[in-house]
Amino acid sequence: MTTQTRSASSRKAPATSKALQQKILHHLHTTQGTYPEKASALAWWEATAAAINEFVMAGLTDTQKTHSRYDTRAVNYLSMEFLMGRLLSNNLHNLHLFETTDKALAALGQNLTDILEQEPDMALGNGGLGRLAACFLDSLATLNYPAVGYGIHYEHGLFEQHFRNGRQIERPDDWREYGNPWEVCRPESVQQIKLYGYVETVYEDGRARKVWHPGRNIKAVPWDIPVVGYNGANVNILRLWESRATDFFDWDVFNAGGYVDAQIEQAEAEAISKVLYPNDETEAGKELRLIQQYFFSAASLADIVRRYQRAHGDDWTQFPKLVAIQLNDTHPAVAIPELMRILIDDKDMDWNHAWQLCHQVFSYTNHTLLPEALEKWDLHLFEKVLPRHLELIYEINHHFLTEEVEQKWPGDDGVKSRLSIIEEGARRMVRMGHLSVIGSHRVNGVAEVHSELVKSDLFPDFHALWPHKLTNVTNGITPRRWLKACNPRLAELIDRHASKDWPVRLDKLQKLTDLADDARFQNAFMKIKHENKEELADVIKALTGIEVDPGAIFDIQIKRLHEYKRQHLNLLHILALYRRLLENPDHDMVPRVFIFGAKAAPGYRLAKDIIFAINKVADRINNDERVGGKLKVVMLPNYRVSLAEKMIPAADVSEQISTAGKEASGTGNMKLALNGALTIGTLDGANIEIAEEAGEDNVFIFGLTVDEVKALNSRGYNPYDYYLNDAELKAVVDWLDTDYFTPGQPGALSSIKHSLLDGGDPFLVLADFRSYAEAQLKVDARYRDRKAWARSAIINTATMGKFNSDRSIQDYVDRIWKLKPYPRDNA
Ligand code: NBX
Repeated sequence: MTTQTRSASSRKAPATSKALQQKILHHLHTTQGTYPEKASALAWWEATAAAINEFVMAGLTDTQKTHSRYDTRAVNYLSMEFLMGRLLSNNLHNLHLFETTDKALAALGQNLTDILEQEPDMALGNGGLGRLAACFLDSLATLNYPAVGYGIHYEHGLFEQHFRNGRQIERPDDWREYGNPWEVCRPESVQQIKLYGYVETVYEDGRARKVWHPGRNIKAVPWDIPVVGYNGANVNILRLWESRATDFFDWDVFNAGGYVDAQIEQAEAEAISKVLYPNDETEAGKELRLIQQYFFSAASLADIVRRYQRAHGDDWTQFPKLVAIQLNDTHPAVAIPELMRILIDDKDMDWNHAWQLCHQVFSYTNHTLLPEALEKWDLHLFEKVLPRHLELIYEINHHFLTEEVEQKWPGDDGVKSRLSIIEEGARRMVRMGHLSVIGSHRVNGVAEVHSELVKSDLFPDFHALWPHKLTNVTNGITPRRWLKACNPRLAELIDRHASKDWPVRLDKLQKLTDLADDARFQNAFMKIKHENKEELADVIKALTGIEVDPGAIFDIQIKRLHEYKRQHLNLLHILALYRRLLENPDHDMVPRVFIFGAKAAPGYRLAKDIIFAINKVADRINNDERVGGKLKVVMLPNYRVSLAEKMIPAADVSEQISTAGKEASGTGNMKLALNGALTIGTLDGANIEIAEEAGEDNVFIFGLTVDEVKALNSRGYNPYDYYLNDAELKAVVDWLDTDYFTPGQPGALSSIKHSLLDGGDPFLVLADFRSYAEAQLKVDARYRDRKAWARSAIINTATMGKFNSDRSIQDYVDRIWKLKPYPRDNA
């Protein structure tokens, strides 16, 4: 993939390949302590990164000086997750140094593609939410907006996935095992974080003051990752906090011989930033997760306040003018009472003033409607860990209920208990969503339909109370990573036929619609798709040993494994195709390769069973001569950003088949369509907006709509109605109950059948099966018409301009953050 031919971008390279060669050699010698004849590929990667870092750090310094000179308003993006992936290729593209580095390394006898493969993914996130945060950082830097990403410096990111006999097993991720060239530790900005203890009321000058006597102190150590904007734009930072014990270890205990005891405190403190939580909720880890949330929120706020006071001392009038804080889901919601605590307890501000500031700076993004994902904390746990914050939450709640709610709905206790931050019941709970809505001036969903459901179903009373607070910002993806870097051939074709500034003006892809019927352009476009499929076929062979034909349709479903995303609907359809082929070996279908990538949360039994089922079905079908090469199934292990970058450019079909109303937005749907895949999908999340942009002729929509799902559920959904009335559906569901796919292990796949029938099929898989299978027939028919397919694929690429994350960021800026761009001086 290094063959990036001449594009306008290369003219702006800030160094010649000769100069870069010298820098790489210099770092090989001085940073790596080795020499070309001996250096490992890893050492070459480190040396290349170090050479590129010279440009990155220069940009960072200029940007920081500019921000400080103009005392800029900035957004602080608080997120438990940043799924950054690899940085070298991205930084090379954004600095216009990709070609130059390719040449420099070639002259040194090295291959850039191989060297890029040395970099471990920075997998500090679970999925869409974390990757969105990473795309947003790219856009913020590119658009020259002052911004800081704040998160946790996890020692271990999302687990590595392996398959053993078809089952998922997890291994710890070790992205920093050999150090990481991009991060810079900033000891001068260490923060102290307090936990546990009790609150004392002291009376001073006739006033009651609250004093929190913490039971523990933890050190928060910041690591900065530079985020390089495209085109020599700003370099912002992602600041990730690492937890450490306040004193390295207890010397007195150590000297008295208690070696183990002395290190316990250290181990406990370090546990906070040790691992990223996979997105399931287990009882055992709850306290640690709450501490993680507070740890990074408090460290980030202390940092924000320190930066502000450095310029403004105790003059708080400028605070809401200079500070915006975005809460990426409710995970950092404890930042709201933490800011109140700082202002009231530490800075001696009165309640109303503090609340006014607080409320002006915060805004909150909701990413889910699924009830199990709406965060609530057991009140007693909260009180134990954060006693002062619980008091402040009570007070926030009291003001809210007695002032705002009482005024709107006088005497209505029902609405008060629905809106209260505290949920009453056998176990009282703190509702983090309510805290986030009350403490923010804007709340957004992430796609039109999702934001409407946030208003109508999730927070209807809040919407009635504050009709302007709830809004929509449709998600987006950075076209730099998700087209320019991952699909260089297509990028180059677009350079030639649309306009060269498409990486920052994605709407310019529209020009390609004029060429959608042009036979030469169609051929060029489909040739690139074919070459990308050949490359993916090689990856598949290398990772799984399975041989696939790049001439077949590559049908791809990549996303976390979850029942609502319905990988098992895809699987049932695969079984139906297999059955048709067994019944009639001449069954006429375009050969198809179904390709999956998905990690299941380690504690999510059914999700793991679905992975096992896909692997077992794949084994059987791929080794069955009778299908005559018409059907292959592949589940690639360890799906992650860097694997997505290889899969997405090679997709013909994009599977976006969630139950309508369940997928807040989706962003993989945007990446796949941008790279010329045709979506088969439900009217859910951003699929609706993708269909609007591409036109319904160029996507395959099927299944129940949000309203139909609601109507069916309220009528009473009975999966047997579908199972018993569709012979093919019944046959494939029953197939899962045999040992056909798991010889000698009957029942090994029965949990899926069970969930679909006796389990009530909560995500309406059976209800949507027939409509899905019919839509798949249309996919097959369209593919036979090569010109019609090429036309649709081109139109998909051409019409995805809306889904540039630059547009999402501009929406946040205009409607929520109100920032001004500051291109760096010296740029
Ligand atoms: O956020 C995802 C949604 O499911 C997608 O529809 C959406 O496109 C994306 C970006 O807005 N949500 C998501 O990825 N959630 C998590 O990863 C998550 C992590 C931790 C947790 C709960 C959810 N406790």
